[in-house]
Parts: sequence; C-alpha cells; structure tokens
Amino acid sequence: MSYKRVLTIQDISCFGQCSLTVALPILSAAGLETVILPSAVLSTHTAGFTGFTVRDLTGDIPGIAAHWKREGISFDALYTGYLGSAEQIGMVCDIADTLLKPGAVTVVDPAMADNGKLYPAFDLAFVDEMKKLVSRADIVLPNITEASYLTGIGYKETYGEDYIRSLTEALLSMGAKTVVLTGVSYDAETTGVAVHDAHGFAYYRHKKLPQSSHGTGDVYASAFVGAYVQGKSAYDAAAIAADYTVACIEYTDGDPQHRYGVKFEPVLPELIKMIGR
Ligand code: PXL
Repeated sequence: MSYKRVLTIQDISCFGQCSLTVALPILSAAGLETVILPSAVLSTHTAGFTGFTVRDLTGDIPGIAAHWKREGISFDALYTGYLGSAEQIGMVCDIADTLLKPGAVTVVDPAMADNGKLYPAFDLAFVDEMKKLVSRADIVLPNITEASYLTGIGYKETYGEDYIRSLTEALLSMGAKTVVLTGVSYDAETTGVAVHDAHGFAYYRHKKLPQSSHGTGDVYASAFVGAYVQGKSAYDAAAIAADYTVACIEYTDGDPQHRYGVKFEPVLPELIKMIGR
C-alpha cells in the first residue's frame, strides 16, 4: 500500500459522531495521512438536538488554503462532506484547482439532505452551488434525497431500478464520473448501493437493519474513501463501506441511548482487515 495524503473538508460536530470526528479516525485507520479543513464548528450535529451552537469558518478558509499553497502542500485526494455555507463551495472548488496533485481524486458527499428533506441549515441556493461541486467530482456519494435535489427528479420512497437509474444517469450527465448512490432499497429486508460509471451500472445488496442511526452516511463515505484511495475499485470500496457500516449499526444496536451516531470505533479492526485484503 502506498502512503497517500487526503484532505477532508467538513464540519466538526463536537458531540455526535459525524463528519470530521468520524472521517479523521476512519481515514487514519485506513492508513492515509489525513489533513482536515473544518467548515464550521458546532456543539452537536443538527439532527435531533436543539439549541446547538454554530461557528461558520468560511472566512478562515482562503487564508488556510493560501498558507498551504505557500508551503507547497498538496493532496492525493480531496473528500468533501457537510459544508458551512454556499459561499464555501466556491472556495472548495478553488482548493480543488490549486492544491491537488496531478491525478488526484475528488470525492464529494453532498451532505445536505435526508428522508426527503434538506437539513435545517440549507436552502435551494446551497443546492445550486453544490451542483457545481458535483459536476466536477470524480465520485459523488449522495443518498436518494440528495440525488433528487441535485437532479430535480422528484423524491420517491418506493421505486424500482428505472427510477434509480434515472437518478444516477442524471448525475453522470451533470459531469460526475462515478455515482455511488446509497440507501437504495427495493424490498423490506434488504438495502444497498448503486454504483454507476463508464463501465456500467451495478448494485450491491446488503441486509437492512430496523433501527435508523444518525451519522451512518459519514461513516459510509469515510470508509468508501479509505478503501478507494487505497486502491480498491469503486464497486469494491462501495461494498466494503456497506459491510463496515452494517457492522457499526449492529454493534450499536441494543443501546437506545445511542441513536445520535454509531459506535464505529470498536469495529475499525474489521475495516482495516477488509481494506488490507
Ligand atoms: O451527518 C451529516 C451531518 C454533518 N454535520 C452536521 C449535521 C449533519 C446532519 O444532520 O447536522 C452538522
């Protein structure tokens, strides 16, 4: 395995096991040098908590990026998650233009919506900016709600493969080179991930767990990036990330006090094994 340097840009939710507090340990466990650029600092994430504090770090980003440029720091991969403002998206595009090594991969998790709705911090102007980042992504990792906002194709709770292909095709035609669409479930017992790129459309099916936990999208995306940057194909990385996320949810199951996130840390050895194979 070669030693690669990944830059991940997303928020710090101090409590809540999502975004950077998940991405940094998972990418490190995957054997990657992980550089962070916090988009915002929140006391908790915004799902299920009220009264959280938010400090938007948009104003800090250009100075941090300019310093890295002066120091000659560059990256093998860029992985973006929850961003703090629409204005930040242009800054992220500048970073992609100026701080990536030739051949670096850009992975965009357009973390902005779930269950048919935008997260509280976002509006349609944010979605429009996010379309620009998605159109230049090597890999985009949306859930169905995000894919629906990005493409303008109506959100559906029940659907068949035609609907899923319409979403992935629309994202490819926007410019993303590979689409990894999460939470694709055709029946009550299973769910899975659709992977669509120039090689075609594939589906990885896995078991659906009854309880829903927050933060699993970030666990999934971080494990995907870890496996992919370490040389797995998009399909194999999508399958590894799915198996790891299921194992994290199973490990957390039975603790009703722990719905704000998943207990991903004790399961990291399994992820390391899957990536090392
Ligand atoms: O897991 C996505 C996420 C990340 N960061 C913050 C969030 C959410 C989802 O609600 O609120 C602050």
